[in-house]
Amino acid sequence: MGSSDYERDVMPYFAGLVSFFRLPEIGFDNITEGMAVVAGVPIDNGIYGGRVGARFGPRAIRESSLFSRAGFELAPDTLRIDLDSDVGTKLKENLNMGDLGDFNIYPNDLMKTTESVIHGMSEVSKRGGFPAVMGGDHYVAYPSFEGYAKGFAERKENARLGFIHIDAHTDFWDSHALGGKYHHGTMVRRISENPMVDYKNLAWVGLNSPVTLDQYELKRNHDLKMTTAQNVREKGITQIMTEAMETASDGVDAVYVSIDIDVIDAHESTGTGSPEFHGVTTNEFFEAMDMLAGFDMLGAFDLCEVAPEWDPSGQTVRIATSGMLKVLAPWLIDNVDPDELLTQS
Ligand SMILES: [Mn+2]
Repeated sequence: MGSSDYERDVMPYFAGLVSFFRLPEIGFDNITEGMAVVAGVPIDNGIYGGRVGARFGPRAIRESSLFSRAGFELAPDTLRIDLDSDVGTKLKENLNMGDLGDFNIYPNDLMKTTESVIHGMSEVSKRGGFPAVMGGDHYVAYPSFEGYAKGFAERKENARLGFIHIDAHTDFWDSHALGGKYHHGTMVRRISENPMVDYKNLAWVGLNSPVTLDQYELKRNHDLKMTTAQNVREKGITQIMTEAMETASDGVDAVYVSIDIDVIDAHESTGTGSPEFHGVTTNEFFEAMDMLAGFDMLGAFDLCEVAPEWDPSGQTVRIATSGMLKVLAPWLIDNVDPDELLTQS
C-alpha cells in the first residue's frame, strides 16, 4: 500500500471531529511558553441550591466554536473585512494554541475535582501557557485560579496577581448554611484569601444582585472595586473595564479574569443557572471581551455557567463562544490592511 492521496479539505461546522475551534488535541508536554491552552471543567456540583446543567457547557462551546472556525475557513484566504473599521482579519497560518481537553473531574467529589484542576492548571501555568478555561459552574474559578497561581509562583518568586470578576453576582460569600465554604457563590472569597492576592487588586464588573451584610462591610472597609450593571449603563463599559483593569493590574505580575455568562441580561441570554434581569447587554459584554484581548496584563481567564439545557435557541452558547474567541483574538487573527490587497484600477 502506498501513501494515500486523499487530502483533507475545509469542513462545514457540522462535519468532522470536535475540539475547540478544531485546534489539535494537546497534552501537558506539548505546552510551550505563550501558547493559548483551552481546557474544560465540565462540572456543576459546585451548585448547592440552584439550577444545574453547566456540566454540558464545555462540549457545547466546543461544538459552537466550529461554526466560528467555518466562518473563517469558508472565506477565500480566510480573509474577512470589517465594514466599520475597514480592517481585514485573517486566520493566522500557524495557531499557537491547543485544546487540552477536560481536566479530570469527579461528579460526586468536588474536593477531588478541586485537586485535579489545581494540579492541571499549575502544569499549564508553570509551562508559560495562557489558560482559557471553560466551566462548568463558577466554582471552577477557585481551583482554576489556585492552580494558575501555584504554577506562576514556580516561575516567579514573590509574584502578585490581580483578579477581575465579570458577573451578575459577587460570588464573595464566606460561607453558606447549605453550601458551606466551597461552592459557586464563595469562590471569590476563597481566591481573596490566596496570599498572592490583595483586596486592592480585586475588581468586579457588571454586578446585578444584592450582597450580604458582611460583604457590604468588606466593600466599605476596604474600598473594594465593586461595579454594577447600573454603573455600566451610567459610565459606559469602556470606562468601567478600564477602571477594573487598572485596579486589578496595579503592582501585580498578571491578572486572572473570571467571567460568568450570567452577567448578560436574562432577556438576551437565558442559558445559565442563575439568570438575572437588568444586566449588561450582549454588546457591552462583547466590548469588554475585546478590551481583554488588548489587556497585556491578562494571564488567564475562565468563562463559566453556560448551561445548554436552559438555552433552547443556543444563543447563550454562541455568545459565550464568541466572547472566548474575542479574548483569544491575539492568538487567532492577523490584522490586514485591505488597501494593500485591492486590485489597482
Ligand atoms: Mn453569576
